[in-house]
Amino acid sequence: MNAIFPVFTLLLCGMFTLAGCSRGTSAEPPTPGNASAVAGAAADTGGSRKGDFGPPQGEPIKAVLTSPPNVPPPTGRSAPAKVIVELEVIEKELPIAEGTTYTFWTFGGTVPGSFIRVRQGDTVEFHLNNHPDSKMPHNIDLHGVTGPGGGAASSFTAPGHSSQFTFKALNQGLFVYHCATAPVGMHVANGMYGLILVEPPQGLPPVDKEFYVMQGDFYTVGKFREKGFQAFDMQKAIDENATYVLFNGSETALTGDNALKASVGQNVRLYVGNGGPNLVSSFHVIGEIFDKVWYEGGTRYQENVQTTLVPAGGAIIADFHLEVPGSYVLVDHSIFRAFNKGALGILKIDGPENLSIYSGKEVDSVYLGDKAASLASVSTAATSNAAGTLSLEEQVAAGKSLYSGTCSVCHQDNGAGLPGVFPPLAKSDYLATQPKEQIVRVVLNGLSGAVKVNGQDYNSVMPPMSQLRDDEIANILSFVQTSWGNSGERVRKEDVTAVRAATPRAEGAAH
Ligand code: HEC
Ligand SMILES: [Cu+2]
Repeated sequence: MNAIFPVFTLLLCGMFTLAGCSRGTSAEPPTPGNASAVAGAAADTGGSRKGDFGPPQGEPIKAVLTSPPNVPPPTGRSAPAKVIVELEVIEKELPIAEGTTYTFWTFGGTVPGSFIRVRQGDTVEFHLNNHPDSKMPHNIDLHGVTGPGGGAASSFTAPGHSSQFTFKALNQGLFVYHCATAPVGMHVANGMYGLILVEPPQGLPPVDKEFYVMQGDFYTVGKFREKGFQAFDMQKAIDENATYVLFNGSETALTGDNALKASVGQNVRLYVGNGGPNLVSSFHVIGEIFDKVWYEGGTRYQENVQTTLVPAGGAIIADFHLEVPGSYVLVDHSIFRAFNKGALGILKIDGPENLSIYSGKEVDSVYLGDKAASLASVSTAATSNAAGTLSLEEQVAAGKSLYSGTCSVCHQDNGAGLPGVFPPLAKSDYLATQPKEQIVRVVLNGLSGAVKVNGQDYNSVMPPMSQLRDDEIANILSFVQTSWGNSGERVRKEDVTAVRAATPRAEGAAH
């Protein structure tokens, strides 16, 4: 019996639907004596054919729309209604990173666009208004619509105009909506996407906190974190060479004061979408395990999940219970995106420690990098640098923030290093005696081989840090040279530029 059981299950799964087989729900694992669980038919929602609950009842309801990271309250209804959605397209310049702006095209003034929440069977009267100041026509394709173009064909809207169409939300689930005006990729890349939740008739299980998070990839002419206004780069977008990968349209949307907040003991739900236009997301929360994930935004959930895939133009719902206070980091686990392109957000949990579950003390900088410090000083320094008024104090303040995210993992926050492993920068005789050019070279190209610092021998490898911009290196070194008892020289951006130009590019180094 045991030998033929897997074959038996496989056959049934192939014969019927995939539901309840390969990616089970809370249903019992299939056993030969449990035929209904094997077929999974009992849990079948019936899809669109069973999603029409008849004509709308009662007075029409105006949908509550929310800006990210907020989610509208549950509809709380037990009958289908007519729901009116008013969504306005606004093209506007917003910060994409500290000190960097970009012209986003938005649904409702934010990236992602306003969150829409309805109930399965509702009749949705959709009004799309394109602000008179817009330069472009726009439309909307909602993945929760049954009908050609998902509404796009009926919603082409010129600047200063409005359009209207109506649909019945036949399928439950969490759906992406986006603009589908040509060039579609460009409209999506500029932030034209959001989420619409079609609640199942019985609603979703209640939780304490709900948040709205949506990933997107962005393509700018300038490099990552290059200051000032940045324009869209079509070729980078076609090449899928993202400059930024972000949650909620900005590097700082979910960090610092904007971190998501909850408390120990609470159940948290994340509605996570991915607008793309190009990249799929390996969504992960560092230090948490999702108790439930409604994968692909559909009806069934998987349990006890570490990382879940969010396709471009797709979404998931993740629930988890909070046991231990601290900072939890939301990332795309395609990890260079998190640490070098901005795909990082913070969920700050307050409440009492729970030492039986986790004993450790919180060390923010391990995963937060330069997000542990405020980057405001970095952007102030960049502004002054552009204006030609950069003072040593501004350089030192900016350098301190950058140091904590870049150098402190090895040389430590206090510059003391680790005996025998990482040489000290505090009171370093190497720093005191080597010419300025050599110090810059160490940061740009790294350092390896035997070196003596304060009488101690080191023979290790420091990786090149050439991904840092010239002004950033100047600020870090100005901070290092004037801190912890060092009395070295201030380093200016021009010093770094000169060394970089004179140095053959180190192998594997960024440029
Ligand atoms: C991954 C670890 C690591 C990081 C990150 C790192 N260093 Fe180093 N650094 C080293 C090691 C190891 C050496 C010694 C290399 C050797 O043995 O040849 C070193 C040597 C140095 C030296 C020369 C020796 C001394 O102590 O004065 C300087 C200056 C220096 N690092 C500055 C920096 C600065 C500034 C940053 C940040 C931009 C940085 N390092 C980031 C590991 C690191
Ligand atoms: Cu558009």
